Amino acid sequence: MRLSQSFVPTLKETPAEAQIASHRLMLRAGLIRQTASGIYAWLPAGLLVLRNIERIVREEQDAAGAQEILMPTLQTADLWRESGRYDAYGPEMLRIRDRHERDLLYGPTNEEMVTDLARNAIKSYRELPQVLYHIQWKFRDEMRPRFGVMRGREFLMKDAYSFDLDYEGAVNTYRRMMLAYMRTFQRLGVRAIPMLADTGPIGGDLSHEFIVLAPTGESQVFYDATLEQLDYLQSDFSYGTPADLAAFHELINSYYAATEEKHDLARWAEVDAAQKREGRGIEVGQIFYFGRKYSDPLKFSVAGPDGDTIVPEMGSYGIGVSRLVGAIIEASHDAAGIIWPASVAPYPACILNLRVGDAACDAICEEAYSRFGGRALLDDRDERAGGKFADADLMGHPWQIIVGPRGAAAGRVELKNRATGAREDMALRDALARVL
Ligand code: P5A
Repeated sequence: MRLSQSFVPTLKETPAEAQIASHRLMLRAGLIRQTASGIYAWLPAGLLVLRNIERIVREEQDAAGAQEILMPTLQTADLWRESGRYDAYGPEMLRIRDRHERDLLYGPTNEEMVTDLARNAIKSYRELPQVLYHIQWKFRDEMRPRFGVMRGREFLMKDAYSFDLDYEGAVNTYRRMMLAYMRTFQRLGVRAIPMLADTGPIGGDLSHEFIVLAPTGESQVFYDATLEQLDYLQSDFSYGTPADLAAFHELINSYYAATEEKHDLARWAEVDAAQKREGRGIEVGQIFYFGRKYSDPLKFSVAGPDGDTIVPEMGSYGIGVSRLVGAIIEASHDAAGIIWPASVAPYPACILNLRVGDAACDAICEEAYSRFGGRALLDDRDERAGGKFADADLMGHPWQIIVGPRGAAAGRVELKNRATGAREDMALRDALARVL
């Protein structure tokens, strides 16, 4: 993308309405704009980040055996009356009436709808287990939308739903999803810690939240620091075998981690003092096992092997895709701006042309730009160098390829690593080899 032609409206001033770093930086770096309270438009650079997160989430869901579908945002109230949640959900639910006076709602979550899909299609125990997921916009009329996309009213969620024949199967699926989540967050470049959690309006009696530590987080959490060190991508745990998943779950469970609501002072007292960590965190995901809470009232059952009927055991698994954009920034920024992990960065590098119009600078920048196949950002604006440096730091590109007239004549550029701040003078081809 050529910055001179792009829609990346960066701001020099700090927007007054933003209270936390990630919200300020998302506005200043031109990622989002608010269109109504808690509702945001995603601009080109922000959308690239959102899509990168979606892609990683999707790849890990698929690897764990979940199948992608796409359910609508609008749902009929009748399904929610069947489960009993239409009244229970309260004012957070956005209720809508169509021209035929039928009650609809903008989905805050999809347990009812997916159970309805399953009950109409799945008739035999042979067709289970199943895990279905989608990545879709949700609406919750939050009392206090705040912190930008962190607590929005409209937000993007990955939500998966599982159907198993018995408790053992359901727990195995729950563990598989948990492993998929740990791999997902590690690939996204954030350290999310699984913590025992309350279930709230989704229900059930087993739940974990996935928490990214940040002083501005909304939850108070307590955990054993060992959980910060586990590597889930290198681990040998496989999705296929229940024994592997049980070992993985045991490993996680052997270290203390709980949100405030589930904090257990007696168990906390047993944690080695040097390992105790306490602080605030952002909930980037939550998973639930709730048995037959929805399959029972919605009358979803399948024929069993001996002519009996089986009511499937269910769970649901959410990731806050749009919230993650804020959470990643909250965990990875400095005074100058965002520091994107390479896996989610909108552009892998920014090429800074410090003297637009200089033949050598223009030529080397165009050469570099074409090597990225248009995926890099080329700062070809007719602006002074200081402004370009500031914007590149603000936008947080993992690499900056800095092209000035002196070096350009000799085919040399300066390569800057945003995370470390290290700058190195080198031939363009060496810089490209490092970045690509
Ligand atoms: C699990 C999937 C559920 O809704 N039903 C389907 C279950 N869980 S949840 O914890 O309520 O939400 C899942 C994740 O969505 C994010 N989230 C939000 N993000 C931005 N703004 C909001 N207002 C908001 N509410 C929830 C969180 O990351 C949460 O973990």
